[in-house]
Amino acid sequence: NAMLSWQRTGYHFQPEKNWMNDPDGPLFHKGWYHLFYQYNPDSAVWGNISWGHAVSTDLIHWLHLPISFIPDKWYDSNGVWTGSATILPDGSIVMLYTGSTDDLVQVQNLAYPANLSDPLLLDWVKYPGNPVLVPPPGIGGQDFRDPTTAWAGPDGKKWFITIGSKVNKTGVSLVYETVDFKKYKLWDGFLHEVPGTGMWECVDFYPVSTVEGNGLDTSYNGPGIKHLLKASMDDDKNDYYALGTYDIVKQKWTPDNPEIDVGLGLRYDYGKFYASKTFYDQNKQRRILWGWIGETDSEAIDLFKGWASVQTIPRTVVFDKETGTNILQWPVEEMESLRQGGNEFNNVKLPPGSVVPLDVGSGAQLDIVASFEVDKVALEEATTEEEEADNTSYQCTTSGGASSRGKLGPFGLIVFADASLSELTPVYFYITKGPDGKIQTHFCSDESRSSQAPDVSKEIYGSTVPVLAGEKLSVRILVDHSIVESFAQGGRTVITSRVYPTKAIYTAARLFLFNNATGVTVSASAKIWHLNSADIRSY
Ligand code: DQQ
Repeated sequence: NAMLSWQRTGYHFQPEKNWMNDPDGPLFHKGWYHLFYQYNPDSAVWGNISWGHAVSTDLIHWLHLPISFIPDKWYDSNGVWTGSATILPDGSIVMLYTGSTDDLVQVQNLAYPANLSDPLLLDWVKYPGNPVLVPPPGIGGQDFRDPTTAWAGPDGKKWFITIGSKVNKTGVSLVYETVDFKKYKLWDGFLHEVPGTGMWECVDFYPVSTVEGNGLDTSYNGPGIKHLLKASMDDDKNDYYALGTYDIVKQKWTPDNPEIDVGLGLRYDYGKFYASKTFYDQNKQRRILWGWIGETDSEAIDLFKGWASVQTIPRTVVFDKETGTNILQWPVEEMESLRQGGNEFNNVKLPPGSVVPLDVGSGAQLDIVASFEVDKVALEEATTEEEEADNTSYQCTTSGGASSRGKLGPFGLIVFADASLSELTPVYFYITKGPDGKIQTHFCSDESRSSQAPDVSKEIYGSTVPVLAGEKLSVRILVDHSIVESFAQGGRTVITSRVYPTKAIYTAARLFLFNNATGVTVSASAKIWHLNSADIRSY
């Protein structure tokens, strides 16, 4: 039990010790995936921010490398903050990052690999002319950070980046144009702005194809695409995105639906997930998303453990052609190389009020793929009978979690349960039916009984998930000691839970199916694999 070591993950990326936050500058170079991250080399709390560095050939097994950037210049002495990589057509790499200066002013700095022929990119050079950008008039000195990956204009010579900020309470993103990444021109106005959303951190901006299944290079522009704009909202610490149209002539982006604009509607993840960043993987023509899973225990416990934070399993991101309104996130296929064995359960009947154990042995490291079919007649009948469940009142976050029963939900899986169910984390669907007979499906993760530890936050997370006619309800869940990443309907709605079981650990962690609906029998099928630990080694 030393240092709560059972909370360390088996296959999620985390440093050996100390504090980590945002993913930085992910890229693929000469056969290696590179991940940099906000890192405190000295302690398990935020501070002395440097860039940690690790490489992998498959995004799952990692080799920790020496720190890439430390705060050793006047223009970053208070921290080498978040930044992004751009790979130029000649193969060279440009890194732009925010420095917090001697005077705590946020400026943008340029760096590049000392030796591009080194596949590990061990040595980096900070450009002697730094900083390359300082806060422009009208922008607060502490509201100017996290430059994006650059994208090329139609002439291939001009490049653009966007940087998040705020003006009063309006979240904004500035656009800069550059040819050499040393001198920049600021465009008038903003790429986009949304009143009331506050400071935009870690803005991300990229094209998604509405016709093809592959990912697109950040510079790709043309027919059949939409642009996704994401901002990490400093005010509520969640990552919001929206899909829309980018006008490269005017340098403006317009949301498809102003009601679900950035910060008002969709989130990448409805759980513990922040400061995410994508990159285009030219190796496999896909766009990959990394997100930071912070701790939800106390700082004192983090110091005691000696480490804090984990990164999500990298996820591919594509436009959802079926709904046309959202993206799909899915764990990279390389994940599946960790699968071992495999247990199958077919058409398990779950009458109202049932809890059915799935005997898979240890439930500490699992990959679960499950689907649920709700009895059609009962679903039909609920149209007229249902009164307490209506579309406006049910919300995962406020409706009492998995123990609160309705006619058509909740039902799903229980992970990290001990045998007596004194600790448990249910991941579930809950169907509601409005007075108009319209069905809405909610997807939730309930941490309220996840741990007997006192000083950890236990949230009930979730949102709605689009379900199209004829579709079964489906879920994929990655379980890893203290992390639960859950993907509903092929990744339309995603929830990451950071939980701290004290009893449901190692081989004592069990798995169950449950149906707590009062008015419907559910039939469940599941395929479950144990996952090997990923080798994560030091250099
Ligand atoms: N983390 C960095 C900032 C960024 C914030 C500092 C988001 O650059 O805005 O560690 O978590």
